[in-house]
Amino acid sequence: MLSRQEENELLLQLKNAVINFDEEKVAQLVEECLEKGISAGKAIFEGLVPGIEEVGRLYEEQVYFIPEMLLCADALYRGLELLKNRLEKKDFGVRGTVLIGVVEGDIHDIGKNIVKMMFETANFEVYDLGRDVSLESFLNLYEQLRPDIVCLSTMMTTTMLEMKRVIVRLKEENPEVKIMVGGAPVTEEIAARFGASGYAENATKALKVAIKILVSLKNDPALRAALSG
Ligand code: B12
Repeated sequence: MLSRQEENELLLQLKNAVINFDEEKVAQLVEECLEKGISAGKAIFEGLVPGIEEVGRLYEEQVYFIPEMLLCADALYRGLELLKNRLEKKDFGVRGTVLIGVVEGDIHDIGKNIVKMMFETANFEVYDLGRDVSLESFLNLYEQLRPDIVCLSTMMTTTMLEMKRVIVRLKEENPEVKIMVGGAPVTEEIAARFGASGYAENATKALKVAIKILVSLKNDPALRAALSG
């Protein structure tokens, strides 16, 4: 069992391995975290994610440029790949189907993939459309799959309006649709203004919001009647 200080030290090393785009080191440290009893969630949210956040700061300060950002993202993904099946599964008493994707024009998919992983820990069925997803794909797949919730992600201010376009069209054609949004530039206020049913600033909160929406859906008398009929 590690002391809190030893645990923090290991998580700091993991963060630094992402910043130094050292994929092998990330893999080795992730294994070490798991062997020493650090949970997969902690390794992700207190090691890998702070690492990529620092990379963002280095990019803003023009210490790093796109090639470095790409290498750092690869290093983070190496860690996520090793951790994705190690997140603790929990039964919240509700299951749901979710359609998730990053809106058109945006290729940042780390956040979306972490949200997806959190949903999978609750045994949700997740249909992942990937990144740079067109409005038509969201509309068509919603029509085909009829998920409980559609989740839209974007990391750039420049693609936030695309998010609004998807919400407006989805709601026009399917007034009952429940849509959750997230990504660094999105706020609670923006989400409400765009007409979304839910927003969360991180993946852990995203799961809580999704569960609330699912519970409200299952308690909807009209929906209950339709399901039993
Ligand atoms: C890594 C990175 C990249 C990588 C992406 C790799 C990948 N596969 O994702 C690469 C190198 C490809 C890249 C490219 C570019 N990038 Co970039 N990138 C970043 C960086 C450093 C980290 C993003 C990240 O992964 N964060 C970590 C994740 C975990 O956080 P997150 O996405 O916010 O997700 C969490 C929450 O937001 C929430 N969440 C996310 N989605 C959803 C969805 C729902 C429904 C819910 C409820 C919650 C939720 O939960 C997540 C987990 O807790 C950021 C800097 C920063 N400060 O964010 C810049 C940043 C986003 N990039 C930026 C830019 C400008 C670009 C480029 C345009 C650069 C260029 N000139 O080419 C291109 C984009 C090209 C395109 N068309 O998309 C800018 C965006 C500025 C803006 N306009 O808003 C940033 C902010 C950097 C900066 N400070 O200028 N980038």
